[in-house]
Amino acid sequence: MSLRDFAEHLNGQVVQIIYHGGCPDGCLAALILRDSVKTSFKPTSLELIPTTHAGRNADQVAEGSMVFFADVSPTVEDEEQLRKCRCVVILDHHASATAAQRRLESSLPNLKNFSDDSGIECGASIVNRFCSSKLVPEGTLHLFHKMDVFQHNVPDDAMKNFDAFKGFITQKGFGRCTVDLVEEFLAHTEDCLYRGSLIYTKTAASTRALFESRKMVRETETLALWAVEVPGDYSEATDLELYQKLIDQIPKTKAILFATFNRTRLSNGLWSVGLRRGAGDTLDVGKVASKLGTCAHLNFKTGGGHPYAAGAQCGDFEQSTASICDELVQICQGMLPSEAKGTAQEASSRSRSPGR
Ligand SMILES: [Mn+2]
Repeated sequence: MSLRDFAEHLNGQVVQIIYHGGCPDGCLAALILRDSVKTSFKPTSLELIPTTHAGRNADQVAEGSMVFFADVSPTVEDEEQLRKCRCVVILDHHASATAAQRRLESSLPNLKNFSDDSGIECGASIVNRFCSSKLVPEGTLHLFHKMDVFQHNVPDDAMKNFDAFKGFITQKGFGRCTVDLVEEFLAHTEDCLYRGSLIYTKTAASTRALFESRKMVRETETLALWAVEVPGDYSEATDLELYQKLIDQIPKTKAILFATFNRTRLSNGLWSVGLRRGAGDTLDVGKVASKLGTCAHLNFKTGGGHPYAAGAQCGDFEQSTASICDELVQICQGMLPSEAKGTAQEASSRSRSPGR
C-alpha cells in the first residue's frame, strides 16, 4: 500500500502529521509527507505536530482527522485519542515502539502500520518510499539516513559532505533540529553545506579540546576509568562520533570506561554522566548506566542506553565526581568478564616487570 490508497481520507479531510521533533530524520520525514499530500491531494487543513518519544503522542489529534505518525509511534496510552480519528497511519523505524504498535493494531481497526524496525531503514526512507516522493535528491536522503542510523552505508560522493551536513543540521544542538532548518537545507543545499563545513571545523576543535581535558581518575587491575568534567558555562557543540573515535585511540592494556560529567541542568531538572567504552571492550555501558541510575544514595534518578554509549542522570548538582567514580568502579568490578580480567592482569604484570 502507498499514500495513494488513502485518497478518500485525504481529500476534503483534516490531515495531521505527528513527527519526531528535534530529529533531522523526523523533520525530513514530516516534510516529505506534507509535500506529497499537498501536491497530490486536497485536504481542508494540513498540520505538522512535533512530539518526542513521550508517554503520550496523540494529545493533539482532532476529531475525525486523518493522522500520520512519521518517525515516531503512538503509545498504548494514546488508544482512546486515536479512536476518534477516521484513519491512523504509522511510518516508524524505532524498535522500541513495536510492542505498542502491535497492541494498537489489534484494537483499532482504523489503524494501519507500515513501520520497519529491521534497523536498516530510517523514518525518512520509509516515508519516502510510502509516498514515492521525488522531493529529496538521493544523496541528501543518504545524509539524513546516516545521521540517524550510523551503520547506514553511504556512497562516497554523498559521504564527502557528511561532516559539513552534520555541522549545518546540528547547529542548534543535537536533538534541536527544526523543520525550518531542513527546509532551508533542501532549498539551498550547496550554501548550507558551505556554512556547515565552517561550523563543523569549530565543533571538531571543541570536541578535541573536551577530550584532551580527560584525566585517568581510577585504575584497577582490570579497568581504567577516565573522566572529563564539562565546564560549567560550556555551550560548544560536541561531535559524538569524533569523541568516540578519540576514545578508541586511547592506548589500552585493560578495559576503558570513559565518563563525561556534564552538570548542565537538563529540562527534567537533572544532570548527566555520559558513559562510553574503549575500542574492542565488551563492557556493556548501558548496564553500567542502568545500575548507576539506581544509586539513590548518590541521588541518581535514572540511567540506561546502548552497550557502547549510555548515560545516567543525577538530581544532586553538588554530588562529588570522586564518589561517583568510586561507585562506577564498584559496578564494573562485578561486570568485567573473568577472561578479560586474566588478560588484563597478565598484560599489566608484563608491562610492570621490565626495569622494576
Ligand atoms: Mn529516525
